[in-house]
Amino acid sequence: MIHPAWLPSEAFRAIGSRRVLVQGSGPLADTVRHEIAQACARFGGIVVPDRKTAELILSIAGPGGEGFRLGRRGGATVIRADGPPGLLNGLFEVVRRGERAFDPALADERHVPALARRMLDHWDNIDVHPVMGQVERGYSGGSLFWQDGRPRDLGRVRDYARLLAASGVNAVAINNVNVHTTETRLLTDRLTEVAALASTFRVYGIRVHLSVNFAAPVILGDLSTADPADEAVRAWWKSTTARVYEAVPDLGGYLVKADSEGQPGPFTYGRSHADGANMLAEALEPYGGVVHWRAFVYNHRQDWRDRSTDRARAAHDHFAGLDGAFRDNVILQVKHGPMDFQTREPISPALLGMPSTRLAVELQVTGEYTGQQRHVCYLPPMWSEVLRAVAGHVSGLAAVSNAGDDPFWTGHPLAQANLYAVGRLAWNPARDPIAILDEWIDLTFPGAAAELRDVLHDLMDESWQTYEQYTAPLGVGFMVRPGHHYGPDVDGYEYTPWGTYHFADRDGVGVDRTVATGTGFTAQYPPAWADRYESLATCPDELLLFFHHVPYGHVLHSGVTVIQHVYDTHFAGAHRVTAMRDRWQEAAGLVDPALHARVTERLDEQQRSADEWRDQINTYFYRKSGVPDAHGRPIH
Ligand code: GCW
Repeated sequence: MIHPAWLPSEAFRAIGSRRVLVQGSGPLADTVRHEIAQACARFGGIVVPDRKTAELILSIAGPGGEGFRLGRRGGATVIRADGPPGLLNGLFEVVRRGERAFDPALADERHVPALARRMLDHWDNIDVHPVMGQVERGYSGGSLFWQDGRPRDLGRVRDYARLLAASGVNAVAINNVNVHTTETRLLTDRLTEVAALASTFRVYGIRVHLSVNFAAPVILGDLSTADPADEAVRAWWKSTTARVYEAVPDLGGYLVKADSEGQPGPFTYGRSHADGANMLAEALEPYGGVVHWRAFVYNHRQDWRDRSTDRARAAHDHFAGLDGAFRDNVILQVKHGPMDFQTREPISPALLGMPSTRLAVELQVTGEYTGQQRHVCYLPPMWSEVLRAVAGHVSGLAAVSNAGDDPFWTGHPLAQANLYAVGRLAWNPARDPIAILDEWIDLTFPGAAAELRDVLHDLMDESWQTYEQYTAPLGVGFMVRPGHHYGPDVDGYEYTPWGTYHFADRDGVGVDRTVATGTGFTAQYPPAWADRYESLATCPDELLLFFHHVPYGHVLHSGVTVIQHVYDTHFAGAHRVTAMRDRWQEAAGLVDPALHARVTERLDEQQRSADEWRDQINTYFYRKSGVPDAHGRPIH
């Protein structure tokens, strides 16, 4: 059985037991009608032909748009949508509110999304890749879209589209940004597969985007170059794109990872990333498509001995100088931190320093560095900090999906909350992430006993901070096992070409990124930020080792030394996992037994892993520094 996630049929009781009128035509209005008909069939409500006796009225009041008004008129709850997508969004707002949507005292409200494009990126391959598996960094089984090299049954895709629509997502990129040969052909002779997925997503107001290989004209054997200045290459992209739009008239556009981790790009031909992105943008422009061009461009073959190269600088170094050089339909997609989805990073300065470029911030729902959906790690508190910091700078959000063909969708059932919340936060970044968690609990566990709610809050509210406590300290990052990135390996990346170092020695630890004595990274920030990070006196504790190399005896703002902080947080973090594990046992009998068992099994692994992290990190720093734990706890 596939778990219904946040749309169990029970969530439709309030609507399905009423007299409902839907006004409007077109595919999205049909979807809304279908949802309501199903709910009414289940709960005894009725679809009515006019307003006279209606208790819920959904209508389209404008030509387009995703927003809607919600209010009460003449004894009915009324949704007046800006356009067809707004009708669907309005429906799900009523679902979320349940009976509260029918309160006679309901005040008028207007809802519009803060970010125009709220996209989930799938790192799905058609084939099973020998190292990465089918879904790169996927921890939820295989792809929802392909199986055994062929498209899957679209029923599950439809259910997924429905879940995403109910969370506020309006775009998906269907394939991995590392575009291998088979997947390159989605652009040409496998277009029907893209079209089928697009039709399925379309009825839920979601547009499909395609990851393309920059060297596609060469890989597909049509040309000997992919140089963006070459007329034949430009013509190839135009004619190929014309055929794409014949098959999928509303394709959202292309997503490109170029000159990054071995992917081809414009650098091969001595061209800039603006040249590369603009070529694709020109091909997409007649059809209203956009290029999401990723800013994740860095040297992954650096010499670890070379202290002048700082990977954190890469996005800003490569792109800030191109501000204003991109066509209007290019969206630069920038990872939220300057490194790579670590548990704690500052905001990428590229997001703050490109006022003349359309920007999307990229988040990772799949928890590559945050427990891989074996650990409870509710990420919205992190995302909320990110989105508040980049407000006014970005117009879109792209998040790497954590969904797969697992019966719980996300491997760890509680990781469904991350998938739900990313869309909700993109719609309204000002929302309290814990209130979003409550919303998810209400929908997913309708009628949840107050007891279950308390258990879930105890497990999830601070789970990101807990994860941070027992893993890499104070913003240092990358103390993970190379390759699969799960579990501790303090020096695993220290002498590699990946640019991910912590520089621990007998005296201290951390990366000096100051202007005064380090890599100068802090100067990439606007002045107020730069000053704050540059100075030890003002740099926040949680980012200290991201910006500074300090002695183990350095005293944090919290009053303890760095080394004692390492010990304290690691003991505390692993201890909190024990408490979480005990607490979850109190939920037995309150949730579906299969779900309870799955979470129990994951918590057992989380405990094992947290203990391992605690012991390896503590032991490593004890052996380096020779400083004992002030409280004499066991270190090896
Ligand atoms: O974090 C790294 C991952 C790669 C990924 C890359 C990226 C898709 O380890 O697996 O490749 O980021 O974002 O492109």
